[in-house]
Amino acid sequence: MLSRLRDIVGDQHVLTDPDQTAGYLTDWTGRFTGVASAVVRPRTTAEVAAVMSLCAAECVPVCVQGGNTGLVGGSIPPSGPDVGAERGAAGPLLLSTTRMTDIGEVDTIGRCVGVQAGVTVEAVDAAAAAAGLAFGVDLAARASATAGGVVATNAGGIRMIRHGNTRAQILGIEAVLADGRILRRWSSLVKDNVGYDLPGLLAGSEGTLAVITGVLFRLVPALRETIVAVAGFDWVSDAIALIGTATDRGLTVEAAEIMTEAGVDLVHSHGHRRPLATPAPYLVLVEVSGTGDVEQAVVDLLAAAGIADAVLEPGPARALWSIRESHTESIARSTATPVVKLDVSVPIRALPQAFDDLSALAADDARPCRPILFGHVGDGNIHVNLLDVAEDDTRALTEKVFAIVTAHGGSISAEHGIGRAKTDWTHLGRSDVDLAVMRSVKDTFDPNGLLNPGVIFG
Ligand code: FAD
Ligand code: 2HG
Ligand code: ZN
Repeated sequence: MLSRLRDIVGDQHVLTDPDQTAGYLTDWTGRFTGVASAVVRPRTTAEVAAVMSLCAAECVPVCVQGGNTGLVGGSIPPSGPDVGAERGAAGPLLLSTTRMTDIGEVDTIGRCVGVQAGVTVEAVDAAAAAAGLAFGVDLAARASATAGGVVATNAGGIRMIRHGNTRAQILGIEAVLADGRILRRWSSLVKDNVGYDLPGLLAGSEGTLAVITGVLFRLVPALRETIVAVAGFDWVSDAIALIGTATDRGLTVEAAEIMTEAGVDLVHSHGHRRPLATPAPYLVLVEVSGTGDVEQAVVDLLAAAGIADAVLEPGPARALWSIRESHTESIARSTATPVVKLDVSVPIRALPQAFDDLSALAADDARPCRPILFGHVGDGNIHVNLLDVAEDDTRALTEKVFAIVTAHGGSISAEHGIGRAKTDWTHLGRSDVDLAVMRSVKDTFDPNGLLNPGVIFG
């Protein structure tokens, strides 16, 4: 098997030495570690197809990895050594797209660009920027997260409120199926209703349906001049109202993020500035654009909302943004035990109560934890991070969070996916019929269950 893989991708791209494979087998958070018989790094779609044909013939499971920045363990093979053993295979292969980094020419009339799956979000955006356009997806992991990864997780990120999720940016897709065939829909047509939306179906499939090898992304207008403001609030409801008022006043909300005093204290302890002179329970970062004097419009907006303390800077305002974007890293460096990281959403109207209910977890003496809540307030998306949780309490606290979320009509996975982390709770978000249809989709694409076994379905 290994020698045939070497024939396909070249000797130096079939890794088996533990020193070389270790970085591929542990996730960004350090919570998931897996086992693979080899890490394979194809360069072209034809090589991916040859690898998949071989694996199909030999019944070898394949786990797909892009930038390995996923936060639910989906990019890491299972930890048991015997996955695939029942079919006579040595264990899963990890297929990494890190060498698939070609970027096509930007089509400035069709406003799109075709990229290989391993191109980073930052590189897609840089190519778009060079042509006077922008990529509609952005997130703090931009330097490592890949085109294939953001599609496979249907990533949200900080521009979701403005441009929609990753699924909304897909015009075409190329993917290799579990049996090695190549599925290609590649057209800049924005209207094309011939049957099912297979590219849309692969968005959010988390490596369980096919290996995405290329994506034709639509591009959006470049960000105009913006103002970034961080303001303090006593109540989440007032923060939500501010975003609504900004839109009502003709401003375009390019991003709307929420943090708490505890989160800002934490990132401050890791060297970031405190944005406001007066502490406030909630801090909202809004980035807005518009016509005329946008800065004055934001000053008026904040004054009308009775905001006593705020800071305004012209975009990109990297220092202000870094306070928000460094939450994940600061949390990873501050928790005494593996962080309980739960990405959830609730209807916007339920956000204030959900924040209260989730903050109250700190008061549970029976299961102590340190909650840090932040997220994409305009999307109803809260990132619940529980620090210093005793291992025995992890499951009970996870279930408490999910009980709060489902009581508010929310989702247990807003933008990160199910991965390996949440498979026990998928039923909280989908009916039996819905789950059965999802399983039959999986069986159609991957009848032998070789692609990312254990992800989404457990
Ligand atoms: P990986 O982590 O390698 O893989 C993620 C999943 O996609 C796995 O299931 C994998 O099997 C599958 N996959 C990857 N490539 C392919 C492919 N070519 N074909 C088929 N399946 C594939 N996420 C958000 O949604 N919004 C955010 O704002 C956000 N911010 C983040 C900030 C930080 C600091 C970090 C560390 C993560 C953040 N994430 C965020 C999570 C993560 O960046 C996203 O899930 C991203 O889409 C993962 O891309 P990746 O290339 O790293 O994929
Ligand atoms: C973000 O919005 C990411 O910064 C990461 O989705 C969230 O670390 C997290 O919980
Ligand atoms: Zn997020």
